[in-house]
Amino acid sequence: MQTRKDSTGTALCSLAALAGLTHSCTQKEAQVVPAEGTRPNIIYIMSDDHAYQAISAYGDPVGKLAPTPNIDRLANEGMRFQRSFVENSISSPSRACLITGLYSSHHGQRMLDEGIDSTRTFVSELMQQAGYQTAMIGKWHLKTTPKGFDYYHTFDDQGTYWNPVFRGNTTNNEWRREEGYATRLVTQHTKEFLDNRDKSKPFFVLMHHKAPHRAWLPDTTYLGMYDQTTFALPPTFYDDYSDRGEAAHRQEMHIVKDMRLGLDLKVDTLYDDLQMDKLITDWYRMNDDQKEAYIRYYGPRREAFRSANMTPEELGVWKYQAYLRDYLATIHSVDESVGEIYDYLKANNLLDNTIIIYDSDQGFYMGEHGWFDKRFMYEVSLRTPLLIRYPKSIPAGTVNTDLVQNIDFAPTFLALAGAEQPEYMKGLPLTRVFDGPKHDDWRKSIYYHYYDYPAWHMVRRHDGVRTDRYKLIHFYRSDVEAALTPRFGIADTPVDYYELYDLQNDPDELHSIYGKPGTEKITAELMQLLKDYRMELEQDEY
Ligand code: SGN
Ligand code: CA
Repeated sequence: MQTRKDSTGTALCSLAALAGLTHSCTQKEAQVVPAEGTRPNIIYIMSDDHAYQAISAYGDPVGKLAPTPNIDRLANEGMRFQRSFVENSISSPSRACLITGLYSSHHGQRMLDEGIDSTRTFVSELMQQAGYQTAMIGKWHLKTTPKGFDYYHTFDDQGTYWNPVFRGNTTNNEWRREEGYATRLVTQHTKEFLDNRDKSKPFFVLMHHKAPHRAWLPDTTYLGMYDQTTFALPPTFYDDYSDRGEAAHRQEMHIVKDMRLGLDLKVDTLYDDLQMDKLITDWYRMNDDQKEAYIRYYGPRREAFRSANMTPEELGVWKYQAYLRDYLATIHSVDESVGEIYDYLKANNLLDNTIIIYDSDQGFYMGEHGWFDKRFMYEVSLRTPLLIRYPKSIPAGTVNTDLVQNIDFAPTFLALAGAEQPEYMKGLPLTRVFDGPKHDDWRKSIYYHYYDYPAWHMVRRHDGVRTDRYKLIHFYRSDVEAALTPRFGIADTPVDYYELYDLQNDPDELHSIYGKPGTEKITAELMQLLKDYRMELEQDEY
């Protein structure tokens, strides 16, 4: 998209952007630099795979049955975003967007295991330069040493739930096993950092949990806490993917078809009682007390499963219940962690001048379309929970519906620090929407791009645009795939098709209207928008 500058150096949007047909310009507002001493501390809490449906403040049926009172407090006292999206719905790419403020095509971490372009500036470096003391605790998941952090203490790769290894400038970069449950350890280290911080500086903390990532291992205290709760199947659980293309049919993330009785649900009848290592991913690293608690809980679950003799349909429903019970129990610990951090800030007189942000690295399916996992540009995985508490600027209980995206966090941190946003960052500072629920001068669309195929769960590559009402998705095959397919034992198959959704009439995205009579105008507009984004972001995969 073309932008031009006026005499004062303010970037002006193209006419198309002003008409709302392309994405908003990267217009910079004159930023008011906060007076010294008033810059807020920042705590950004990211969980891993936390679905908005599993936060009670969002009001979905799952959250209602598994309340998250501490996370809800951030919504009640701050802002709940209803349309917070990722640019690439998978962990390391999403984290790379957070740390650089760039789209995947620019930060280089397009696929899960690819590796970020570590020559890019990290927002932590800019925050350090702006005078913040910076810290990163927990799941880092980028294949490069954290930079720009005064304190970092991070997991190996994905991390583990039990007795994880950590390393950082805290351990001379040596791996160190720590005894305990990951969620508790991350909270504890965050508090340690805060206890020992340099009080002459504001702090910037990234606190990244392992939970509630697969294989959903709860803390021993919370095993079975939802066993008396029955979760209603989502209305789209038995989706047959008619009116959608091949990618929706061919994915491998179906609860009935792909969720494993062993490592996911901990009951596989092929293994006898002495083979817990085949059922619990962290078994090899758990201590005797932890193992005993797990046997005490999962043993009877397995016995009940063995004797139930379920029909295939009953089995699907049983899997869904078992999945949610474990997943939500891990979230109970995350909620507790948020409460602990809140209480810490309050007890240390830091609550008023600390902005607390709660987010997830992507959305997650809780049985919608029959699925778990993420990756698709469909709403449930595109959308994350996002709650921000900052009473100085955000009125309590505000619900925001602007289209915000994870490339906006770096600009937001910089705006809060009173630092200038570099020209190359395309995101917009969320501080611009803190005052209310909806803004006419905000972006009118977002761009999405998922590249990780072939890979776990076999979701085809796709990119697309989403506006207030519509979503256009293009599923495609890339030449890069040809080299990867043999490793996955699959054929290199062509895919090249579009889907179009009217989110107002079809919020569950069950019926693509691409190519249907009457959609010509909107299709042409969205195609142009997609083309503009690709041009601007130098996409080279087509
Ligand atoms: C692991 C999981 C996958 C998951 C990816 C990415 N399998 O490979 O189910 O999609 O992580 O998750 S597991 O059996 O090893 O848990 S992400 O959140 O890091 O993107
Ligand atoms: Ca994740």
